[in-house]
Amino acid sequence: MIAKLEGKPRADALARLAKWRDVSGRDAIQRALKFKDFNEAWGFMARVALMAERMDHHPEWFNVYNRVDITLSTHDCGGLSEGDVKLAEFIDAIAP
Ligand code: H2B
Repeated sequence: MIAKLEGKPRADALARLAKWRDVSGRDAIQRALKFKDFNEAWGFMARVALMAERMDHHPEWFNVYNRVDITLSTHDCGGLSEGDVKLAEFIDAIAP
């Protein structure tokens, strides 16, 4: 079972993820990204998808042309886990 991120480790992690917002009504974080065009958005999504497979930790996301909205949460624990933080940090590292 995956542990839910709580207390100080959670507060510290969220403080580092300044570009992510809490989702209202559920324990999840969200970031909206904008790219030059669809080609760049899809290239980014491909990189995130490969990392998600490697981590066995997958995003919820929505793409229209050059926009990608990403929600991260861990279904196995019904909230935020270390996996969400790791994936968010990877996304921040490769985002434009
Ligand atoms: N991704 C996310 N975001 N949360 C999960 O709980 C999760 C996942 N569980 N990817 C994994 C896959 C699980 O369903 C498989 C069976 O390992």
